Amino acid sequence: MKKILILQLLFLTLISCDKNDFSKEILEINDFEQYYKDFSPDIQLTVNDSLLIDIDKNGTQDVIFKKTNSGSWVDRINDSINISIGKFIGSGSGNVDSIAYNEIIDNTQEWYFGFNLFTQTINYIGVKKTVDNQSLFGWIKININDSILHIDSHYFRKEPDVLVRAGIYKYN
Ligand SMILES: [Ca+2]
Repeated sequence: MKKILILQLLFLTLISCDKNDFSKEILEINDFEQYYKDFSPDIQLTVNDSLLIDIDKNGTQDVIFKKTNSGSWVDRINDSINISIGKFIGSGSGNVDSIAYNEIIDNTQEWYFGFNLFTQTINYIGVKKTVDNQSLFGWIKININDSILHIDSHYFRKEPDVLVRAGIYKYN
């Protein structure tokens, strides 16, 4: 009888461990080489909403998303933060083109301090931070539908001059 009870307890323990493992979601990874955060559920911005993002988790906000009557906007917080945003496609218009999943993000992209997210087809925005003349890269996953700006997740590679790929946050 005692043996059966112990076996039952062991069985229940195994089941509860399994359940915990399956229900656990990785929402944030922060180590020496990368910082990744997944908003679950997504952040949804409607008119007059804004969201600040600390892309490298160093305690200083870097990027702001804003939703206004005239559209959706992304900018660096201020000029003292050496952040730029890609990929920029407009001379004068300050607009952005979508970066596809798995597309390489590096210095070959066009970079700018901010722009209007005028299209609904944007999936990934590139982020570049310049430190001691070296470039660090990351991405932010967004989408726009029904006039709502959705912020899904963001990633930053803490090692300089290493390219990243849009949507990819694990490197082996
Ligand atoms: Ca920061």
